[in-house]
Amino acid sequence: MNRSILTPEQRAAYDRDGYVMVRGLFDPEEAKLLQQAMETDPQVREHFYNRKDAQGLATRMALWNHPGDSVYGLAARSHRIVDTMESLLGGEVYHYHSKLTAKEPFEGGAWEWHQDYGYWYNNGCLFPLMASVMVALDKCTKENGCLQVLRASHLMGRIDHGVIQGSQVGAEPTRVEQALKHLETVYAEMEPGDGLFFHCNTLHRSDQNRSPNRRWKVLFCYNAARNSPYIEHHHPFYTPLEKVSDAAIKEAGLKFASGSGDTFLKTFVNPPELKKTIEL
Ligand SMILES: O=C(O)CCC(=O)C(=O)O
Repeated sequence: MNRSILTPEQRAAYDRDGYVMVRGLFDPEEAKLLQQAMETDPQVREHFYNRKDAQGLATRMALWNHPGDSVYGLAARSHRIVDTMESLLGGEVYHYHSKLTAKEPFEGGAWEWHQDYGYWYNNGCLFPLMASVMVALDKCTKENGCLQVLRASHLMGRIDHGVIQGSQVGAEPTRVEQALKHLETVYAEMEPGDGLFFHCNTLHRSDQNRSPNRRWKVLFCYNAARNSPYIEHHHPFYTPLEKVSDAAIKEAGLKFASGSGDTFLKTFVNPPELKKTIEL
């Protein structure tokens, strides 16, 4: 049975555009809990690391592989998200990882155009049967570096990725330049609690945050159970996901990660394939 929260129109939009915005995916109380957990959970704070852009401005990040019983672990396991992912990916899914991408006022870093599958392909995931949902914790606008998506770019298939001009990993610039001539760039402006579901081949980027307003988001990423990677790497093989009711988030309240719960990575290391520089 299809338990996706997407209406047929939203589903058609996802298939056509490679993304769909769900306003109020989490209500204000839930969004506040997620925001407070990211701000105050000692596990999150202990695992912060910086991802720098070409100018040296950073996105502060924390990344965890397995969702536990923290409020954000429960959100990643909630029916509303997992059932929707199962519908989008055509079968059972598992949690591939989650992350916080936090851009502070005035000094938040940019992201180059990339596809998530540009990375995940190198992790031994054979098929692009992967997707993410980005949840806004703050108001995200053009000014504070909201996500930009290239509409329908998922239909291009996977593009080669490598280091661009000595900085971040990104999609091959010549191909991106051509794609930008054909496809529309959409600024995904979001209110706290809004969720953007997007395909792993959708090209996306974001600008620096030079504004006085913070821009924090959390991303929950999923892989199809039938697409378990063939290479051991820093994200998990297929691990059964225990879904929880949508009510579990509020019932948990401001619950933090426990010892055997959400498992954090210390830092993020790109595989050798992604360390190659793409000459312009
Ligand atoms: O937070 C952002 O602006 C971009 C994050 C992103 O694209 C990613 O984590 O793959």
